Amino acid sequence: MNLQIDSSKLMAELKHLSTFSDAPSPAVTRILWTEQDMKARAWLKGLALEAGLHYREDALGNTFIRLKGSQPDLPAIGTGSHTDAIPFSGMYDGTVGVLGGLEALRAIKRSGVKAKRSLEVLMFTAEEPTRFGLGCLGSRVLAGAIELEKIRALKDSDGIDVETARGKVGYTAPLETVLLPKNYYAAFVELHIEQAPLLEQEKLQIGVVNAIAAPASFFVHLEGEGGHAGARLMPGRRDALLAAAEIALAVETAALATDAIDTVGTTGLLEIHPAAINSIPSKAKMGIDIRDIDGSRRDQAVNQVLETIKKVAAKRNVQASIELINADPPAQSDPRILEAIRSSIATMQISSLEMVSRAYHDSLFMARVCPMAMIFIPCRGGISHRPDEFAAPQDIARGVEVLARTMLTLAEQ
Ligand code: HGY
Ligand code: MN
Ligand code: MN
Repeated sequence: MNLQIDSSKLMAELKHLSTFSDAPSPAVTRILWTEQDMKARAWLKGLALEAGLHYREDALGNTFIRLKGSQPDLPAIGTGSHTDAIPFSGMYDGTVGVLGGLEALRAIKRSGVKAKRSLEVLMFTAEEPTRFGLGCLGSRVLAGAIELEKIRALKDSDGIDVETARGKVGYTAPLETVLLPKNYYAAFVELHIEQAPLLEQEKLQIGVVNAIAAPASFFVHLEGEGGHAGARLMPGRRDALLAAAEIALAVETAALATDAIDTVGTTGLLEIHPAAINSIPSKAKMGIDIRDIDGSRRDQAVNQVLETIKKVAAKRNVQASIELINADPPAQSDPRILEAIRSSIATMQISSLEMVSRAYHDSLFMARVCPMAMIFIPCRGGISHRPDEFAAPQDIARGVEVLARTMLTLAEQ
């Protein structure tokens, strides 16, 4: 089968998508339902219609771009990823899976091959947790992995809730309509940059992802007592920031304590009040992220941190409250899809590595409703969530060809 990936068109589109940003290039910031996000969505719709593909959006803005098969009523083969971008990040995280998926469908259409099953690119709304604090917001609702009341209760830093925010940008249908019908997809395969350095270090071309790590995250709200930095003597201080500092170190200790390289812990968010150089912090809000490919080991690290929070709060006479954001199980890739990926790799005579994904992806939740697997391409130095994130055009094009071939194999099963 002669599949031609139009790499220069795809790279130009990735570059153009990166211009829809609230940060100066090369950084990309594209937060859920902001003006830049809505411009990017409108532009993507134009690409889909220009390619003669079927386009629709759901009540959260999850976007479906479909190439109909010869038996369109069969469960489709899905691919896709996200186009939202955390503050000051890069231009390849997520977008390679969306625009690469679109190019895979265009290449298949150009080749004249008519697949039995329809092929569909799904651009998920809000894979990143930036605006509402919860990652994979769109895929969780699509997969029925969260009660809708929890979605409705989410508020952004301006106190705007999801219903108000989505209504403002025209998504007014009931949230209940987002849930995917049973057997909507026969398989889902996501193309993504590796966001780690293994493929590059081993000089291998494609990652065959057999599992996605289990993410957990929570906020810690600390309240002590403020006061004058000069006049309030040290004995008896109830400094919320110092409590947070001890807890942040405990996150690192807990991750290292499992003795497994797969356990990771990060305090990525810290806000203090009143944040004045000559005032003792009376309040602190921490955002903690703990992951592992083994769910019970991840929970062991989380519980160790929670125990430490209690001890530090008692020692420093600071009030502490925990706000759980998520604690999701890991996901295993489907053997049949992995086989289809491996046969594409063999046909193309390229090198590959079987690996796990330590980053989470929307595929973590698609695994709840259909067989899933992922394809990784190398990214320079494993850098991601940074403006210097980079994936080479030939690696992207190769990943898109593996994806297209894999989708076609699955479409005939
Ligand atoms: O945090 C993650 O793993 C993903 O990049 N949102
Ligand atoms: Mn990301
Ligand atoms: Mn991503």
